[in-house]
Amino acid sequence: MVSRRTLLISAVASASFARPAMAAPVKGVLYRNPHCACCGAYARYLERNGFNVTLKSTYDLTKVNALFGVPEALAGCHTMFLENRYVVSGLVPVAAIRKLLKEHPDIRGISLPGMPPGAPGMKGTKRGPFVIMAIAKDGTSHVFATE
Ligand SMILES: [Cu+2]
Repeated sequence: MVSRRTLLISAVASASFARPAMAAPVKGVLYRNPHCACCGAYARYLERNGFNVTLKSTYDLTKVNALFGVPEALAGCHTMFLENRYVVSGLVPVAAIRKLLKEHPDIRGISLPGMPPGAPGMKGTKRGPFVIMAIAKDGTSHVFATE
């Protein structure tokens, strides 16, 4: 149950920020090979989680990744440009994307390389933790989140 106090706090919070508490959905432009099925399923997964995803088909993901600075080793089967700010490559779970938007690190983006079974958009059972990598601006990478 939502208390009056909570309502009051959220009213105050939304009044004191330029961006209202009920922000517009997170926007992403997702570049994918039209023949890859998991990317479409992944886009629907994001939509179900309140994202607004525009799909763009391309046969040259290598070029897209080069443009966004995603190193080859970290490239997923598709690459998304999120909020005109971050790249998200591969089947990254929403929790990691929310962490990225919340913490707002000064990095290029994040990636879940490969197409691990059980990842959003993929069939199968998860076999081990998903290791989501951060892509730094200098092209190096480090672990961003595990889940
Ligand atoms: Cu795919």
